Amino acid sequence: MRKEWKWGTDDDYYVRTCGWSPPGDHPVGCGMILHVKDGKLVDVEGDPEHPISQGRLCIRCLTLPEYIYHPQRIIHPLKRAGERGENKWQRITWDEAYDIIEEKVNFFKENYGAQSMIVLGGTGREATLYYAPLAYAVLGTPNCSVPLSGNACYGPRCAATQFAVGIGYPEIDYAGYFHENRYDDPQYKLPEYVWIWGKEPLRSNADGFFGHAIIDMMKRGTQLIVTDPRVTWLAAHAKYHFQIRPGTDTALSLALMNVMINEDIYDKEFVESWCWGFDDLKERVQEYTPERCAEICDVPAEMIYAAARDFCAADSKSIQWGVATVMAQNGMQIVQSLLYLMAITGIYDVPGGITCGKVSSALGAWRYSTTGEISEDLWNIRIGTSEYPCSAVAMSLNQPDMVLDVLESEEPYKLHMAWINSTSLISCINQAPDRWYDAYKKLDFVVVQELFMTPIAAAVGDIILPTSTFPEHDGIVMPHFGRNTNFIGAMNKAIEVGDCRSDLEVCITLGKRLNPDAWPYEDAKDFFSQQFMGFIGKTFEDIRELGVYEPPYEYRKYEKGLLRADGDIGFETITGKVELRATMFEAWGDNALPYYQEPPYSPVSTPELSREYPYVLTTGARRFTAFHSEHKMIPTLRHIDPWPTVEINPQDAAKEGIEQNDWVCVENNFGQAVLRADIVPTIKPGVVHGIHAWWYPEEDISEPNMGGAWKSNINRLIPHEYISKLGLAAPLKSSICKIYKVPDNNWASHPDKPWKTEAQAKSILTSQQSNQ
Ligand SMILES: Nc1nc2c(c(=O)[nH]1)N[C@H]1C(S)=C(S)[C@@H](COP(=O)(O)OP(=O)(O)OC[C@H]3O[C@@H](n4cnc5c(=O)[nH]c(N)nc54)[C@H](O)[C@@H]3O)O[C@H]1N2
Ligand SMILES: Nc1nc2c(c(=O)[nH]1)N[C@H]1C(S)=C(S)[C@@H](COP(=O)(O)OP(=O)(O)OC[C@H]3O[C@@H](n4cnc5c(=O)[nH]c(N)nc54)[C@H](O)[C@@H]3O)O[C@H]1N2
Ligand SMILES: [Mo]
Repeated sequence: MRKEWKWGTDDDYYVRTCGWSPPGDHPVGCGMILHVKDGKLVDVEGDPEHPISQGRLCIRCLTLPEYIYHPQRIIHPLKRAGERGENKWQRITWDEAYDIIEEKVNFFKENYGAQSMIVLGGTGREATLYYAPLAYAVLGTPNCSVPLSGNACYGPRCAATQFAVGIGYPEIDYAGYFHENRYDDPQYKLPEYVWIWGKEPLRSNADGFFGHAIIDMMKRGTQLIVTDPRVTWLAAHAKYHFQIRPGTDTALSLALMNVMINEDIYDKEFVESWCWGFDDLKERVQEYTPERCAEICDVPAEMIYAAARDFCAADSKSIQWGVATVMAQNGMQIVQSLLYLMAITGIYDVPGGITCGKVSSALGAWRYSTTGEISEDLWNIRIGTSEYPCSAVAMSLNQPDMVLDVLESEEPYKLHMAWINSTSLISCINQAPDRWYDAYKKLDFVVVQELFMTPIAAAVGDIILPTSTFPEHDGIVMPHFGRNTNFIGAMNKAIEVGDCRSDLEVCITLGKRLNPDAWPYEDAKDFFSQQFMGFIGKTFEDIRELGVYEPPYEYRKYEKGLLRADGDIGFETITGKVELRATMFEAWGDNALPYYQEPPYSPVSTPELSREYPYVLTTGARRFTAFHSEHKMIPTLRHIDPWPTVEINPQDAAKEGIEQNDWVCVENNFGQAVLRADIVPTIKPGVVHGIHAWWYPEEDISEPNMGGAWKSNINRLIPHEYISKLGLAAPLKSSICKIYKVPDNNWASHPDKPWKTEAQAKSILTSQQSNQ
């Protein structure tokens, strides 16, 4: 057994590391060993000594060499040479790039105020630790946004948890804190049931959870209950599968609580001691009988009774939620009611139940502490604060839908500069991408930190800064961003590629120029040792020697005064209890109790329109082969998933005359996308699932084609107007559409063909067909 982090000779060596990104990954921190020969990464193997992943790795890490040495990778700083959108660039040095940026930033600050700049960032990659500090402590702007409608990812789930329960992120107990003995640790108890709700952890490994742990637990006897409109592999192995109509989840969870409360099978002891507002919740769930909700969700009422009873009868059980919960307008209520299901079944912070950290821990909080660099006056005029105080307080980021409004209207002020970090915007994160595209064009100056030329970088980028992948820099990874962090893993630099620099390195260097007091660090290692690792008394080198730092875990923290900042027993909420009537939801203008609301577009809420658009549309279930819009240029991965697909049930396909692999137009009143039919019995009849984040790196990236970013973009069907009252959650996975075969299987013959001229489309189609 080798414990050191690096071994071998100067030109043939191995580096042990924990992965994060780039390339994309939610912070799972899988362990791997990188083999470097003559300065090049030649192989990647799972690290059997890593306490969580134990040698297992997904295909995106195994194909890392293809990614790192891809001929299209950007490895030098670039300055735009032609007009925007022409994709003409001039190579420059880092110093030249910093000079230009420094001058521009100072100019915008002096002439329009620091609020005229905005940082736009993407999802839970390593970069998420650094783009808020980039905005607040480097550029000095109060505006930083993840421009996803309703922030519908991890944030809303954290916000609801913080406000209703007063804990950090709730994760199922998979013995993730017991590194030595794992499932055999005497403190641990295997859950009899794990309820997987709107998540596919095997594919997504989302939010810091190592998905394969579910298989470990199943092998030991855990049974599954799954809520998902698709028969996923996990659903196929579940005791109960609620194949619900997308967007109706709140009705199902309220009905489950109706059974549990009315049959008196809930955890009375936990509710009496640790919950507030039970009587109100009890009254609320009366409206949601299993019979009524079965009809709303299109699931059998008997299954609601049976699953509620079995779940309550089990000695240990847990619930895991995914992003599908907040990808509905009613998303905050879905999450709220799931938190209440966890409460009334008494599973918080008990073995085999839900593990949790504190609401905020030193581990994750430092990045938002950089908001302290912003004056109160500036902070008060950041975008979305007055309109959506809940979102503003919960996220320390802008309310994204408001960012679009401000970009478009230039009210209350114009945004002049954007810094795009770890997001490819229109090809993935933006709903109504056509609106965003026009809005981005109004910016005067755009910096992009990227690894590849993305459609948005080519369209609006003025300076492109090449970003290093995780084997190219030192860093750390912490699952759940400090909210439920079961280890801190060292990320060790093994190779160098071109002039690439990490997001942190850019912050430190540019920070020294623009705001030196906030960036007194020599380099990344010094940064971790000084600022970040200080509180656990470890330097970066210490963590590196350890491989992973393992914090201890205590169950039932609420009984021991370990959850609240004031050291009292209970939960970090206003009442000190789990608030089954959420004080803060009410304070911010929503109902204190969960309620069901139909999706804004559905056969029930828009019956007229649904005659034209008869299918319910869900989007974006994750695939192994890509992290969002990334990886589409990686040959091995593209070989496995060559095309964007729309899953259609055989009976619906037959109705529409669609056959396997046909090019299909998915269309609604907002827009259209062309995807390839995947006819599968596993999708609920009447529902179609369109994959998200597709573009074609093999195509011309200059305008108007833009790497095909408009053709298969499912977000063209998703509007911006239907976020929840709290400004968090939006209907990305519950819309309506029609589907029809593109005549002659030729994109170009589609009457609207918004994406290109017929001649262009034909040549691309021909070249792609010959590649098949
Ligand atoms: N390989 C890979 N991994 C990823 C990502 C990636 O792009 N690629 N993205 C990362 C990110 S940012 C995130 S947020 C996570 C998300 O990962 P997850 O939380 O696992 O979410 P999804 O894969 O989007 O969807 C999970 C399941 O929800 C189901 N679903 C769809 N609509 C509904 C609905 O209305 N109700 C219910 N109950 N279920 C529904 C889908 O069929 C799907 O099986 O994954 C992360 N991990
Ligand atoms: N219809 C629909 N749309 C969705 C979803 C859905 O389910 N349905 N899911 C949504 C969700 S949950 C999310 S979180 C968003 C995700 O959206 P984003 O996070 O914006 O993901 P990408 O579009 O892949 O953009 C990431 C870009 O950053 C680059 N990159 C990767 N890692 C790093 C890094 O560490 N540093 C830097 N500087 N760059 C990096 C990559 O090359 C890539 O071009 O998409 C959303 N879009
Ligand atoms: Mo996400």
